[in-house]
Amino acid sequence: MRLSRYFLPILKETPKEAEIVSHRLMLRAGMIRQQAAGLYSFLPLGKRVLDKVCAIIREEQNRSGAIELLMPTIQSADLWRESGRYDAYGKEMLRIQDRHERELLFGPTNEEMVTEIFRSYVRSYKDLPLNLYHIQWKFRDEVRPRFGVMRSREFLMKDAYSFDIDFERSKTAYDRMFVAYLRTFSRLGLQAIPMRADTGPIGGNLSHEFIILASTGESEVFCHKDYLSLDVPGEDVDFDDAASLAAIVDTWTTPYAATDEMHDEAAWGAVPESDKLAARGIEVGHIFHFGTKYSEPMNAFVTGPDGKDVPVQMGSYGIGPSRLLAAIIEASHDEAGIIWPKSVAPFDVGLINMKPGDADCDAACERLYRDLGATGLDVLYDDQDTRAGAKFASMDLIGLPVQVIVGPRGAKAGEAEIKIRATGERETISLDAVTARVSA
Ligand code: 5CA
Repeated sequence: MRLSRYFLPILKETPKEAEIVSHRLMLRAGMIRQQAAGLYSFLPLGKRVLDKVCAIIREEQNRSGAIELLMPTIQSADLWRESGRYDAYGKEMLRIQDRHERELLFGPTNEEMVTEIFRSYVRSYKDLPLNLYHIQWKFRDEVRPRFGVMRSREFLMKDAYSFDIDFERSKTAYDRMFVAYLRTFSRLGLQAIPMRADTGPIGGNLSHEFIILASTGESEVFCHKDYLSLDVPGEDVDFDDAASLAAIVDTWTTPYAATDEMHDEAAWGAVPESDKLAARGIEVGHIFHFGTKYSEPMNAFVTGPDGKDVPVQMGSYGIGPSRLLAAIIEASHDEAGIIWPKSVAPFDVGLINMKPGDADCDAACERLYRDLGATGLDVLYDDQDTRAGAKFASMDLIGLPVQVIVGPRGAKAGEAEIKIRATGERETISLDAVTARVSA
């Protein structure tokens, strides 16, 4: 992508309304635009990162055996009356009437709708286990939308829903998602700690929040230092092997970890002082096992091997991709701007032409742009006629992992400079070697 043809509205001033660093940087880097309180457009750079985050989430959901579908954002109030949540949900739910005065709502979550789909088609335990997920916009009329996309009113959610014949198997479904989440967050460059959590309006009694430690986090959290060095399961994890999944979950739930709502002073007191991590955290995922809370009132029954009908056992599993953009930035930035982990960077390489119009610079950059692109790398080429200083600052701000810098003197000598954004390391190498080095 040539910057001269792209839409990257970088702000020079730090926006006053932004209280935390991720919000400031997302606005300055031209990633998001507020349209009304808690409602954001994702501008092209933000959209690219959002897509990359979703792609990783999708890969790990699919790997674990979950199946993608897409449910609408608007739901009927009647469906929610069946579970009893229409009245219980309160003011956070945006209620709408259509032209026929039918009551609708903008979905804050999808337990009811997915249960309706399930009961319409599935009758037998032989069709289980089943886990259906989608990535769809949600709306919650939060009392205090704040910190940009960290706590917005409209936000993207990956929500998965598992269906099983009995408690034991549904616990395995829970473990499967637990392990998929460990892998997902690790691939996003984050260290996420699963913590026992309150279930709120979703319900049930088994629940974990996945928390990123960050000083700007909204929740107070308490955990054992051991979490920082636990191994994340590899690609080869067998999602059909219930025992090994349970063993992984065991390892990841044994050291103490809890959010303030679930904090147990006595258990915390037993953790040696030097192993205690009391910090603030950002919730990036939340998983729930709630058994028959929805299947019973909504009549989602299946016939078991003994011929008896039983309400299906369910769990739900959420991740917030739009919040994740902010969480990743909270975890990875410096005073110059964002430092994207490679896996989610909006472009792989930033190519800076320090002097557009200079024949050597132009020729070298055009060649690098073509060659780097041919290896499959996404290159953002700053071909604009602006000051070199401003180019460097913008490139640092948007945080691409690698920069390739071409100036008139270097270009004449057949050289370019490579800069690694995360470490600031710089190296001058021959133009011929750039593509191989950057794509290695
Ligand atoms: N149905 C369940 C799980 S599918 C559910 O709704 N869970 S939740 O309420 O915990 O939300 C799931 C995830 O959505 C959260 O972990 C968080 O990452 C994200 N999320 C929730 N509220 C917001 C919000 N206001 N802004 C941005 N992301 C949010």
